[in-house]
Order: sequence, then structure tokens, then C-alpha cells
Amino acid sequence: MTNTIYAQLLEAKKQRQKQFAVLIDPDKVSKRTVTSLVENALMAKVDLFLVGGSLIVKDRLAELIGQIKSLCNIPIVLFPGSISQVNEQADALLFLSLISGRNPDLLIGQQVLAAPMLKQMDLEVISTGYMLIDGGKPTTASYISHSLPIPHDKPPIAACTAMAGELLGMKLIYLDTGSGARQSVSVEMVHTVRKSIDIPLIVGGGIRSPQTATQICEAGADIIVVGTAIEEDTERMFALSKAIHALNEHSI
Ligand code: 1GP
Repeated sequence: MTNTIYAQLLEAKKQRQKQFAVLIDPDKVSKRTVTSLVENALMAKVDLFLVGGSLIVKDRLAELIGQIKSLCNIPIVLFPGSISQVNEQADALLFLSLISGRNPDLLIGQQVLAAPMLKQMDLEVISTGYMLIDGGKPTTASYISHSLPIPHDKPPIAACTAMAGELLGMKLIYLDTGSGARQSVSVEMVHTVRKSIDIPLIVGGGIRSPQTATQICEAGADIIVVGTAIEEDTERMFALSKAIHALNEHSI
């Protein structure tokens, strides 16, 4: 287990090292933009790439992963919106169950369909309790998932849901207001969830500024995920990464 992505996440958490993940939606990048994105990610010291999306229209996942792999060693973790977004070239896969919702297909249905394929693959599978939080407007994730997000101002609901995920044996909790959300998850919610669970906590959705990233890390997130803000301007990766990693200099 020592060389697995999950072991690395646990070790980083133990050392109180915050990690910065850039979300790449295969539909939103071209061969040319991926090259410059990866070059910037290497310079900015991005820790992880998350690859996936709630709705993918173009069939270029394999090509994208191959291209990233040829350019760098930054781990690629699949963040699949559906069973079609599974690829063995990646380093790991977040095996998501939408525990904030009550749509049985995304709680267990898609997972049943994917399980036999995943068992045969040489791909690290990380059981993840995925929680959609209201971020001020409907997102592709909330629409496609037919699920009601947890209200933004109800940290206790998020905390109880995360506790249930941990007790069910999930290895990660991912709090997400969805890609392009108007608001990120609140600092108070991150803090309340952090106090309720011991497993690593990923937070994403609507994070645009280094200040927000810092506050969410300080509230207890272990990994910050940013997609949209970087799609708009790749250079933002530098300030975000610097802010997140600056907290590590103060860690014990
Ligand atoms: C979405 O958490 C990710 O699932 C990233 O969201 O695109 O808003 O940064 P953004």
C-alpha cells in the first residue's frame, strides 16, 4: 500500500501537508492547451490532476491521459461522472458514491456496473463519499445527478453525511459545490465536517481566489480542487498553489 496514491494522501495528511489538485475536464482542453497546462502545473508544483466531468461529450479521455503521462509524473486521478470515464492508464480512480443525494443509481447502481471491470483492471480504486453542496445555482453535477444538494448553511447535515460515509468504510470525503459554482463550500461547513471525520477531506467547486483556498485549507481541507478558474486563466494556478503550499511551511 505504501506506493499507492491513497497512502500518499494519508501521509500528506499526517504531515499536515495541504495538496493542490487541478481538475481537467477532457471536453474543455485541446492537445495544445494541455501541453501548456502541464508545463505550468510543473512550475507551479501542482500535486495532482483530477480528470473527469459530470457530462463528457467528446471521446478523448485515453488520448488526454496519454498526453499528460508523456509530459510529466504528476499523478492522474480519475474523477468519473460515469462508467465510461474509466481508463487504466490513470494512477487511481475516485470510486464515487453520491452520499448527499438519494438517487440510488449514483449511490450504488453505477458502482455495481463498474465493479467487475474495475476488479480486472490494474487501477487503484479509492472509495469516496461524494457530497454535493448548494453553491448558489444549479450546476451540471446537480442537474445530471438528479439529486438535491445539501443546503449551503447546514454544516451539521454535511457533518452527519460525512460521518456516515466514514462509518461505511469510505476512504475519502469530497465536498463539492460543483464545477463553476457561484460559491465555494463555506469555511464553517469545512470546519464542522473536518471535526467529524478522520479520513482525508477534498474540497472543490467555485474556488477562485488564493484567499478562499487558504481559508478552506485552514478550516481543515486536505486537498483543494480547482477547475473553472484555471480553465479561464491558467496563470491562476501559480497564486493558488503558492497560497496552499505556503501553509505547509508552518506545519509541524
Ligand atoms: C468540480 O470541484 C470541482 O467538481 C472543481 O470546481 O470547476 O468550480 O473549480 P470548479
